[in-house]
Amino acid sequence: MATAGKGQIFELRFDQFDVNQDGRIDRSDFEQEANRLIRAFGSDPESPRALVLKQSYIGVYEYIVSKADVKSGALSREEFVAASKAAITDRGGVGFAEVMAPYVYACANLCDVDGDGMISQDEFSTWLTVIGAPADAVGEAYQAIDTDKDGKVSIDEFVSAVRSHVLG
Ligand SMILES: [Ca+2]
Ligand SMILES: [Ca+2]
Repeated sequence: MATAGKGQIFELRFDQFDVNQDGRIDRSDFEQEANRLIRAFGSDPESPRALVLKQSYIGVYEYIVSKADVKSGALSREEFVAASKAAITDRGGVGFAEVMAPYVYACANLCDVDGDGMISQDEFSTWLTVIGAPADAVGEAYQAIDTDKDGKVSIDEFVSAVRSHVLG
C-alpha cells in the first residue's frame, strides 16, 4: 500500500463510502460497507466476527461524528475529512489506537476466514476490493506488509500496515 499524505486518505475514503455519490455520507454508508465485506467473505451475518465488524464500523462513524460540527447526522466531504483528521491523524498513534484499531482488528478477523491468524493474499485482495482501494499491485503490497518475510501476512502485520498507511 502506498503511503497517502495526511488527509488525502480520508478524501479517498469518502469516495469509497459515498457509493451513491450524493456528496454526503452517514451511518448507513458505514453499515453498508460492513455488510459488503461480510458478504464478500461469505460470513454468517449473525456470526460473532460479523457482528463485531458491524459494531466497529458504527464505532468509527460515531467517533468521527463526535468530532464534526454537524446537525443532520450526514457528513459532507469537508466535514468528514476535517473530523477524521481531528479524531485520528492529528492525534497520531493515540488516535489510531482509540478510533481505528478495533475496526482494523475486526477487519483482520473477518479476512482470516480459517482462523489461523494469517491473512492470505486472496483474502487481502478481497478486502482491498470491497473497501474500494486500488488492487492492481496486490502481490507487491502483500509482500511489502509481510515484514518478517515468512510469506504470510499475520493479523499484527495487517494492523501495522494499515496503521502506517493511515498515519503516513
Ligand atoms: Ca487464515
Ligand atoms: Ca509475515
